[in-house]
Amino acid sequence: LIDPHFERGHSGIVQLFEWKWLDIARECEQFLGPKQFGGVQISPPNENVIIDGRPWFERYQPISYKIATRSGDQKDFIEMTRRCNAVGVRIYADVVINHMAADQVNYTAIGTGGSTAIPSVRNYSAIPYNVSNFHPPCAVNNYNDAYNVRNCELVGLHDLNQTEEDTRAKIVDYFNDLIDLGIAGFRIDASKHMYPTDLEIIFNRVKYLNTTFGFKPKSDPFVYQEVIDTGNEAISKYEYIFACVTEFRYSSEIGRSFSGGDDLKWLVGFGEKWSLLPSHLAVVFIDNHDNQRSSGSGILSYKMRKKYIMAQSFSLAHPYGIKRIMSSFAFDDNRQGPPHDENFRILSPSIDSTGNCTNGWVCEHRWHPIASMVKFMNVVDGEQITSWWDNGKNQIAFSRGSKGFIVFNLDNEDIDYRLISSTLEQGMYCDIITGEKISDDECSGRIVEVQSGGIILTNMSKDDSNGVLAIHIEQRV
Ligand code: QV4
Ligand code: CA
Repeated sequence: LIDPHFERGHSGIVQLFEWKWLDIARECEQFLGPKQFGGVQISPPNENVIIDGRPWFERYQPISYKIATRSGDQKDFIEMTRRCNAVGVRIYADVVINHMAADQVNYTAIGTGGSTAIPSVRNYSAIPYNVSNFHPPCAVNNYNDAYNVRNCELVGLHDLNQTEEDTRAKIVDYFNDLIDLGIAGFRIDASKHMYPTDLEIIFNRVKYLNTTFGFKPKSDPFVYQEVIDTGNEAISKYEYIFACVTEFRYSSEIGRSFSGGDDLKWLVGFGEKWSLLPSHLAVVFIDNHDNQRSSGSGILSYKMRKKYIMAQSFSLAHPYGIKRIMSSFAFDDNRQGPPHDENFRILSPSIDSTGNCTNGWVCEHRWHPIASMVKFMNVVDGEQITSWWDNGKNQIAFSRGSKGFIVFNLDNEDIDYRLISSTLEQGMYCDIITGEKISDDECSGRIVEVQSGGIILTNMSKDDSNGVLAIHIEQRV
């Protein structure tokens, strides 16, 4: 349950929030495969309720487990898994099994696949679920009470009872369907709101991955559970470590550090010692689709470009955790759904001549520094942090063995032609943040020299547009 099944040389998960299946297939072939991304977290693939104005969050209100959403149907879905797996990119499905759709404005709720349901009487006939599959109504309103969090309704979403055998069986069927369709794993939505014992029983009943999509025989799906544990509630992330868990503390600590809440020099000991989960069990991220919408929380997002690039680069350069990279659509208000036409069909992203997305899609994963740092992560895989340097404040640098080196400047002063030690071999390297190698001895960005004995002469202005410089052994000039 804890193996993401990354293809050799690939790693990292990109959350292609609200993308259509066929656009993901194309992105795997044109970008994610060649750039050695490990996999994609897709939006919930099952039929959801249609809400007026089509807010993004309607996808967290299931009507049935049919593969029928604004992202596409089952035929498109298999095309995505087939084409992505073929280029070494895995697909992880976001699955919503804690609850079904809440009561809507109309008595009868209509789904994206044409099914109907009557939420107020717990009639979801397309599955079918009836009142016996649900907990009796009460509201989640006390995070100091585990029973309340798990047995009551999260914002009015009718709460399934996973201790009930029939409910378990239907969830297992849904998971098995997705496995037949070629996925490599699951993000389990709202896991904190379900009992770990029930989840473990469900995961143990799910079949192995489908070998026709290239998975090794007897591979369990990768499972990562959404558990928000800020450290002061009744439910702990450690209750869920029979599979992987989203590490929200990582997101808030990195957000705090790179937005100036604490000197970067403290990051020298970053990792499990910061009350984070064991590295191999933690899915880590700078932001996700929820916390990028909570302003004032200290979470960094695409809206703070330079700090975001610095934080995301730190994450990809640092050995702790299984990395997830957010890829957003631009939004001004929190309800706003993805870019769409006049009939509310989702628009495909277009790509401009610089390789970046346009027409409302942000595509952080295509930003040159971020895509380059995915490569860095893969090149330095297996190496520890060596030769940490800092200026006692917000200028830091470290190497990853003999494979890579990175330096950050978040201070209000330049790094002024400073000698920084490194464990890289002597030679000339192309900075992957400002450019890339364009021939054997040419780099489109700045060139950095590692002198004998691993000394790097570095300068970086406080006004540098990225605030980070990175080099690795596969980009020598
Ligand atoms: C409204 C009222 C309620 C009332 C209810 C009555 O606010 O007080 O009880 O009507 O019917 C939407 C609306 C919400 C509305 C609800 C039901 O925003 O106002 O309730 O629908 O109609 C996403 C959004 C939610 C959204 C939900 C379903 O964030 O706003 O609710 O989808 O559409 C906790 C959890 C954690 C969770 C996080 C957001 O521990 O698990 O909150 N994160 C995941 C997902 C998240 C998703 C859900 C869980 C639910 O990442 O995106 O919520 O599946 O921290
Ligand atoms: Ca529940």
